[in-house]
Amino acid sequence: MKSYVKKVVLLGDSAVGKTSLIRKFVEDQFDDSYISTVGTKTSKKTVKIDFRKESVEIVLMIWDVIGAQGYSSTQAKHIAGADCAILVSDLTRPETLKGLADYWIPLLRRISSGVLPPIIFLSNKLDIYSGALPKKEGIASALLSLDPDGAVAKNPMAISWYPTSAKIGDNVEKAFEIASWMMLANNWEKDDLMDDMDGLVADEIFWADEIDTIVALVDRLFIDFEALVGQELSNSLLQKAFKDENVSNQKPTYDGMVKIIKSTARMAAEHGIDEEKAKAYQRKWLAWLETIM
Ligand SMILES: Nc1nc2c(ncn2[C@@H]2O[C@H](COP(=O)(O)OP(=O)(O)OP(=O)(O)O)[C@@H](O)[C@H]2O)c(=O)[nH]1
Ligand SMILES: [Mg+2]
Repeated sequence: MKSYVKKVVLLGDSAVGKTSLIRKFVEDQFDDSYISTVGTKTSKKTVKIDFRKESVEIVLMIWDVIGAQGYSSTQAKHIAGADCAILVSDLTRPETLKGLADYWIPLLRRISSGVLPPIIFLSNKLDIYSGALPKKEGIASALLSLDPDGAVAKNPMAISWYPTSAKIGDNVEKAFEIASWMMLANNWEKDDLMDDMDGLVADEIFWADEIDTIVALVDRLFIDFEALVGQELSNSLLQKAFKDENVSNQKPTYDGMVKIIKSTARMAAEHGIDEEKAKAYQRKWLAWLETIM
């Protein structure tokens, strides 16, 4: 059987349901409580689909990218190399659709070197919404109007839309199945050169953006801490630190960040990371924090 490994990123504003959709798909579980994702979490699930009369296996590497706007270095770094983007909005909050047009699609364009991967729009929280559903055409044209040359998806099949409920499960498997199918049907195989290019552009965003807000500082901290301890560990440690200190990634406070920064060297040391190196980073972050205040 043919087997492929593909990277899918979920993008969209805070609390639209990215983590819940992934959880429903990968573990068939749903939780009503909300714990905002700090950093980016990756999950893996293998699907089998029939493609051109052949059974094909696709290993989906699913990236749950931090949703709060402003963390563009972290987001760009984690979007780089995506084979498909699932853009999620919340049916009960129309401003989240605007978030896709104003923030997420431009960021995706910036990082994808002009050629966007196949895109799936999901309008989530169908179970608590009773209004009229948006039309795929309306949503897609909001995207296409940003892209009059049609550089997005030359093939209309590269854009798809579903209303979903991560709670009940409507269209959740379908969305990932379509994602798998679109990646094959569009023969979307980014070569290594394009992946490297994405990576370079992501670095450029990292260096170009000014550190003039706490969010911008935390964005840098995410990237630095990831370089220090690795992505998976960075994600779980920072997720815990934000929870323990009761800091929101949408509005990180000065006091909260001082506490989190002060605990980073200890956290790193507990996991066998060079404490001196961690302390050097710590000093740098604290110095930045002072310049912002
Ligand atoms: N009723 C209902 N609630 C949902 C659905 N999807 C998510 N939620 C709830 O909405 C809240 C936010 O969901 P998350 O999955 O954490 O959202 P997110 O997009 O990952 O948010 P960030 O990590 O902050 O970017 C949680 O309380 C979920 O239980 C859904 O389809 N229906
Ligand atoms: Mg999340």
